[in-house]
Amino acid sequence: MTKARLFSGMQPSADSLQIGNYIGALMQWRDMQEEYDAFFTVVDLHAITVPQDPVQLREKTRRTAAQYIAAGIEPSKSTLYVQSQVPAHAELAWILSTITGFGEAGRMTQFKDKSQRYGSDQASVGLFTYPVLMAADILLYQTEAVPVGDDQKQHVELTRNLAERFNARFGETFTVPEPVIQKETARIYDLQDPTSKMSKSAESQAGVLYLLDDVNVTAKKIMRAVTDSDGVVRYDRETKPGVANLLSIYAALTGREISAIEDEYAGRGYGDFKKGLRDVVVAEFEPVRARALELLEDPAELDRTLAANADRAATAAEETLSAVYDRVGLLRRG
Ligand code: ATP
Ligand code: LTN
Repeated sequence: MTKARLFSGMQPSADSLQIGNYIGALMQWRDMQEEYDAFFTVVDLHAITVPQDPVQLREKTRRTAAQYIAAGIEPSKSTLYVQSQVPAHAELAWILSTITGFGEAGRMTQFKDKSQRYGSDQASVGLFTYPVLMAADILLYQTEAVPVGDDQKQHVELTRNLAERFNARFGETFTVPEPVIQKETARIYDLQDPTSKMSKSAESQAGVLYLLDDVNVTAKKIMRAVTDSDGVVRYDRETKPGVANLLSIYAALTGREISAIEDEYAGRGYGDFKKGLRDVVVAEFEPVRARALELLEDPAELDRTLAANADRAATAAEETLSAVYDRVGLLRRG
């Protein structure tokens, strides 16, 4: 039986991924790659919708790919590649942009947030059409499952609408994908500001646990995490967001129930609890960090792996793109 297709990706927007990317995405990808025919992409074309330094972008792209592999995504099992190495992504995005409403794109909340942050003169047209490129990523591979955080749900919904619209207008062409959304406890918050989502491109790094940070830095960030004055290790997102966040991380990495961890630390202070968490995080990160740095020592080998995977992706993508060009009525080269 052929496996169902899965597609997901991350932007190369930092030198290192953070623990939210690891818990919210990579751990799930690693499990799902067994039962799906999975495509995992470093979406560099998405990253350039906001200004990037060219030298750094290339480096961040390699580093992101190395961290996928170090975290357990196997390039022999899954197709792990760089988006810009498969031209069909940009080509399908153009076609899809012609069936996307201007108002429809304008309702995307990520665009509204980001364009507000940059101001309308700084916000690029690429930022506006970002979700259309994401739809192209997904639809090129006849994807059935798209594992993402809930912030991406609206984009997957747009993808579904575009697939249905194209199919209705031009004939059955695309599989309509389903989002696979993580449960609430899989969302990790900033250790210094536990009401906002941890993000790899955050302005302050003090509350962000980076996969490639030195062990001592990780330990310090955990020991300095914001908690509260009540001293009880108990999960309550409303009144104890700092402690609840640390409990979520602990539970996600160990696979234990939150209540079991609360019991273990009953009657003990936050110091003990943080030391326990520090040991868990360091033990999880150390091998991933070591493997990623090892892979980055041989960039030529890493580039070859990515290129071979891009070839595999391009073959699958071109099949869909060719059907799309035919359906739309573009005159093919004879
Ligand atoms: P950026 O700061 O560049 O927006 P990010 O760290 O917020 O980056 P993305 O590249 O947007 O992360 O997302 C990659 C994947 O990681 C997505 O599936 C997203 O849902 C997941 N993810 C990102 N941050 C978190 C978080 N704090 N908790 C859980 N999952 C997260
Ligand atoms: N927009 C996503 C990254 C992304 C993606 C995709 C995720 C680009 N294309 C296709 C899933 C499927 C983000 O910022 N996390």
